[in-house]
Amino acid sequence: MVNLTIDGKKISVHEKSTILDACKKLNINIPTLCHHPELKVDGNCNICCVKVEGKDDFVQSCSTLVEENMIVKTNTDEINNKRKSILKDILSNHPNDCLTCEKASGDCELQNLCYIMDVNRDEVPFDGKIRMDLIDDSGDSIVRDMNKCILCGRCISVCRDIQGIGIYEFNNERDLVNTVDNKPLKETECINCGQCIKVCPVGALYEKTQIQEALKALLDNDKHVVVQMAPAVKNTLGEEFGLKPGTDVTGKVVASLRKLGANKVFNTDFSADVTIMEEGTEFINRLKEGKNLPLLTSCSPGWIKFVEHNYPQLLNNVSSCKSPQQMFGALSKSYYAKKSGIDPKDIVSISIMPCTAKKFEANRPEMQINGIKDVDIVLTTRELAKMIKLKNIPFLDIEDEDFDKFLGKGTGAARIFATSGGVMEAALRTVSYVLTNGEMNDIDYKVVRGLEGIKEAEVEINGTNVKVAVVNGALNAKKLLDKVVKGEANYHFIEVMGCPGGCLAGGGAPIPDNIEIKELRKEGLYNSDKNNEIRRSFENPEVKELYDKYLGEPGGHLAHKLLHTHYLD
Ligand code: HC0
Ligand code: SF4
Repeated sequence: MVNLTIDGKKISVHEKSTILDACKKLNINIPTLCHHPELKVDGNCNICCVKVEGKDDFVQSCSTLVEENMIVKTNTDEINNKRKSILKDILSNHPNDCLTCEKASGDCELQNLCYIMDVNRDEVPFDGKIRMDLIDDSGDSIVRDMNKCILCGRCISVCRDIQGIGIYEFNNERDLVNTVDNKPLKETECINCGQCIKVCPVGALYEKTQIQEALKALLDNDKHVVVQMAPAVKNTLGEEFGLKPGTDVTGKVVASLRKLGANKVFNTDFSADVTIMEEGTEFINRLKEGKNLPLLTSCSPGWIKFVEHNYPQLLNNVSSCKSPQQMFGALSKSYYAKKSGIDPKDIVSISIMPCTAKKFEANRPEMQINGIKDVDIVLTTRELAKMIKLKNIPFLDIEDEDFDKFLGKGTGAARIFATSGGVMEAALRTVSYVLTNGEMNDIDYKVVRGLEGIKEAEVEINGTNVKVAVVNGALNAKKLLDKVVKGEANYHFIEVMGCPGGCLAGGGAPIPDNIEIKELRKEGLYNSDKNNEIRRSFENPEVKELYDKYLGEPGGHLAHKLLHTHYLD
């Protein structure tokens, strides 16, 4: 332990602590911009500067380690003036459109600091011009507006160090964040995960919004709008209205979607259960034949793009199942259209997802049948919250409503898809039952739970030790797949999610999230699973009806036509 004094208060902290860490322990608030607790500190902004006795220059509190007997001052006029001049410098290069910015809802860290530090726009007018060449909306998921960038470097760090992809870099002058080789985002290896959006302290990165498109469809009487809601949305959207992370707000979201004009409000959990039927069958077949193992899950579109770019030799291992989002879309325009006598061309299929990559997925050429897209519009959790606010829907007071019947029921197994390990646990609940003819009745596979990046487990089913692995985050996927490719790991089944923690921390989820928030979301999802009277996918009565009356057998001809695909890139 190291002893030091900060603003006259003595404290003892671990020797690896920074001055900023020590200040936090003393509840001393230091302004930060580039610093982020989960990212490598680059010390790009200097706004966290403090003074250390014996040193003439200011010291960065976020990157300077504590030393024995250090005496630190954090709150003198000299320090505050220095911080203010740094902030003014940033603001003088920052456009003036706070009222309409994507981060206008109080999430902008720059705006918050200006308020707290009493820096006013009239002191630092923006004299620059908006450069259209600095706005990149070439992709399906992410928009970059480098006019607003404050050069903190967080996007560079999260993409390189957490996701292992490395799309962004500073230019030589360090006055602009570029993509590698200066390509439009669409032409890079960006997997659309949106993790860079979540760490951006300002509105320089945001999802490509489809709010207006959705509102137009919802108001169009000639269209029949069906909406699906992903598992993670149910336990996270409440955060946008001040509720505790993990709170299950399913009924309120359903009611809000009806108020927005949805003709039917359906459930991605339903198609997640269908996914288990299809992927479970695929797994059992591969296990029996010993072919194309390990089976790699296919529901995370960021991960799919990652494997296409980096491990094309493993594409035969990837499950041929479409994701639950796409399965739902395909069923809404076939099974549901037929049952309700609606022309699929008149159906607009909207999904609410915690994920930016789902926008990209819905636009993939593989994701349409006879020229009709499975899913037409994808809104993130944040976009739906914004629409609810826009239409003055009293979200917190609205009476809970239930999903529409037919594609509305989901099991506990489906709900946990949204947390790392959930797809694997859901699959094991069904696969073990089927392979043992009902003798194995386990529901809880706690070995695959938790937010760690890589998890491994062995489960004995019918005398076979089924070896499974669960990874989340692209960098962790890379670590595991390198072993698989080298023949150093022989798993039967691997769940991969592109975002760290899984969908509960997707690029379209409420901001901020951190490890505490992720834990609460995870707990909320497992509670919703526990509270569901049906916890195994094959027991979902609406799924049974789908197979009995329409699809036939899981893995059958019609199921293949509608619910499976091949990734060709
Ligand atoms: Fe997910 Fe999904 S679990 S990817 O994270 O599989 O986005 O929540 O909707 O499709 O169900 C996201 C979440 C989904 C899909 C499901 C899967
Ligand atoms: Fe990197 Fe993901 Fe951002 Fe793309 S969306 S630039 S992969 S962090």
